[in-house]
Amino acid sequence: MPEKLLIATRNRGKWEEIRELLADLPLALIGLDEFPHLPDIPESGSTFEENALLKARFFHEQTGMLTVAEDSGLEVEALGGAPGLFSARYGRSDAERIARLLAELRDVPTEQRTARFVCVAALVGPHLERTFAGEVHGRIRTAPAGANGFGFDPVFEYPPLGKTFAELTRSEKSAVSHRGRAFRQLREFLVLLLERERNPS
Ligand code: ITT
Repeated sequence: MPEKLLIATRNRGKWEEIRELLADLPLALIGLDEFPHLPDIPESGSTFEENALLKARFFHEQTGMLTVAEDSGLEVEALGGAPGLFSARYGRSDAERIARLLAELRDVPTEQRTARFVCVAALVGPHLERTFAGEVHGRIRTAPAGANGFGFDPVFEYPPLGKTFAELTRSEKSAVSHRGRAFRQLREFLVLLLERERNPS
């Protein structure tokens, strides 16, 4: 039975959210800081799913552990889906990425500022490869608001609550976010997998 699960991300914000989403599993959650010598792999896929699988396979092969990795990003309709797969590379820091996004949307009126966050989580182990997808729809504000979360959270408004993701607590965000939706499915799958290993019939 796998007693450990490697959460293969170097993004602190993702790590905190994923750790909370998987907290009630009977598995020790291990971070990549326990493997500082491992390199990063280029995200060379052409979809979130391919990139998530590339990351999870790589770290599973390197460590032998049951591994989860995810690829995520922000798709803005008025920008033809950009920054999308390239969200992490859209600027050198969260502040730079947000400034660039707001500049590109400067002349775009409110009703055309629609966007979605997408997340694909990949679970890879011996004889196991599964992916789980989640998305959430919202709107890009004209100025940042809120201090929680990470990345584009301060400018991503979740219309049903009238707040940005950065104005929500971590658990409020996860209840509706792309990552929450993907990882709740992954968690259900893991619960069944662990039950089956405990009671093989
Ligand atoms: P790992 O590959 O190590 O997991 P990364 O930050 O490079 O970390 P991605 O390639 O998946 O991860 O890039 C995702 C980017 O999309 C992330 O850096 C943010 O800019 C943005 N993003 C994804 N989910 C987000 C969220 O919940 N809130 C705000 N921004 C998010």
